[in-house]
Amino acid sequence: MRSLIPLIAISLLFSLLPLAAEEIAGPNYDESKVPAYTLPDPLVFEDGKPVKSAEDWSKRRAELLNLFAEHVYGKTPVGRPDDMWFEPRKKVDDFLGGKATMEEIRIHFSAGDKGPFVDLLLVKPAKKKEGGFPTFVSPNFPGNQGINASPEITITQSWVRETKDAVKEGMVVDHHATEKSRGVQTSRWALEKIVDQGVAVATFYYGDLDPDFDDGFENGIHALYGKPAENEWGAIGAWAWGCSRVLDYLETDGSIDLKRVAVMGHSRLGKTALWAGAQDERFAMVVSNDSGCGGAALSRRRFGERVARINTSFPHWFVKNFRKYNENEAALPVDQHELIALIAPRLVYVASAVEDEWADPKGEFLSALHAGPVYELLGKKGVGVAEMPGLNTPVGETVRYHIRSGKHDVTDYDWDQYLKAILSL
Ligand code: GTR
Repeated sequence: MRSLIPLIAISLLFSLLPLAAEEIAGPNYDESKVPAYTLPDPLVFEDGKPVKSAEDWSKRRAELLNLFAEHVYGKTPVGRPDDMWFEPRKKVDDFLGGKATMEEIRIHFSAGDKGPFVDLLLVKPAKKKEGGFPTFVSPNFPGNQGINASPEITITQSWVRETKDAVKEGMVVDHHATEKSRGVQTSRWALEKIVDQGVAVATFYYGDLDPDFDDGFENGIHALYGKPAENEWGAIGAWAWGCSRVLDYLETDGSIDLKRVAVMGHSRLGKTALWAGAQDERFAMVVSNDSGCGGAALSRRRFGERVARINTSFPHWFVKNFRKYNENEAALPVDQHELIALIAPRLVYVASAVEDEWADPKGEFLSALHAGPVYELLGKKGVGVAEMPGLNTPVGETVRYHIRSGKHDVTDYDWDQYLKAILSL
């Protein structure tokens, strides 16, 4: 009898798992098993009429934005909250060995200081630049203190995720970041390289906007706007909205080149950057670093991470409607090449890593490729090649793409390309 107890316990545990999790097939990594699919045409209106001119496109653009809101990311409140205000909290003139300055600004979303806020970390080259600094707006994963080991950076007080390693290393205790988390992602933030090129970085902890767990949207920015209705923004919508609010601040700064502000993000924050850039045309450039499913990768390819998997692992990221397309991607009224097309005619950079099959590098390339006709309609070139380029061989001008060697990550190689791109604007 005693020996049966563990068995009973295990079968009980399995019976408690959500059905969906059991039903989802493992990821496909076999190109020959990618199903035949037809992509929706960004240059055809919902009613079947063709999009023939830039004027038509502006109407089609609005239609596509609504479709992405309704079926993928949820509807986002338009613009800034009336009571938003900025609180400068710290300035260090001698940062990165004197190469840079750093400022910390708290962006409050409501009057007073009790409401939700984002702590912006702004790193600028020390040397002034005529016309202002081109700037990357880029949310971060660990909290601002994680992007560089400088003791000057304030450690986030917000809820942070407890990854196994972070807990083991003492970097996160009880969902709060500790001193040990300083600089934990330094390698992903080529700060010196960036400021050496006269470019600034505006970063913030993404969890300030919405803590990254499925909590029923009771905290973060959703709390201010009220619990979202079923068709309203999820976490990606909230993080993307935050990128725009950071840009609102940059507009008041006086030393930023507002014609050259890029939004850049990695992985789930790459999905975020694309959605932010699609909606907010003030971003002159958008960078998707290894954004994968729900980002640059075509959903219909069903390669690597799929819609059913992402909606089950991260039910709070997308709008509820997106779940209708679990194992049914062909029914989606949009696919992700149209998200890239929404950035036209602005510069978009889609980047993949060859070992990052989970994010479907080929699907990321194909999105960039199939956004091409919209760029061409607006007088720009598409990615400029018909096939995926070789390793570490960037292609394109306005629509750029590379696949680099290595894994799911942000490396100096990636930053070198993004810097060339922003400086080409
Ligand atoms: C994974 C997720 C991906 C990607 C990644 C990340 O677990 O499946 O879609 O977003 O997380 O953001 O690091």
